[in-house]
Amino acid sequence: MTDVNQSPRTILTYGTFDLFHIGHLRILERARALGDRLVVGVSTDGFNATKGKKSVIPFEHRRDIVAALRCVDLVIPEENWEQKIDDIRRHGVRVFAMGDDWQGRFDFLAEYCEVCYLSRTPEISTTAIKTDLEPERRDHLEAVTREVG
Ligand code: C2G
Repeated sequence: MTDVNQSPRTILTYGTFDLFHIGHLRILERARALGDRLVVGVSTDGFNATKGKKSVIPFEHRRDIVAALRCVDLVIPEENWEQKIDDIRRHGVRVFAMGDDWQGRFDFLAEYCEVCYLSRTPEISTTAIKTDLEPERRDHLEAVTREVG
């Protein structure tokens, strides 16, 4: 919680958030619950190209969807791998949080803030959704949706 004479406890996370799904929402809500304010870096289309990822939904839409969430206070563009330290400093970040598919990959940030890996929501991913939208996989998507709840 924010102490009267302290700045808000700001949390930072990053992601592509393509075909926004419940796994994205849960990690953002859980990251927000670690503090008082959540800053989210949304990967630009150019940065995704360097990750070898091409999102279905363009950056501007992914950005606006994430920015509209009640648990998100600020969205910034994620344009490269190197910006995290500057972002931590610029936004007074106390905790860097990511899903645990990134376990260990950002431990170097512990010099600047707490680093926290949160467990992923099982059974759902953007890749799986794309696959499941293929006609022969439609019933699988419905089953997973029911299972994830
Ligand atoms: N996530 C999750 N559960 C899922 C799918 C994703 O908790 N079923 C989490 C990921 O662990 C990540 C966030 O949602 O913390 C965003 O996931 P992606 O959009 O796939 O982001 P990614 O491509 O991993 O980019 O610099 C870091 C990168 O920008 C992360």
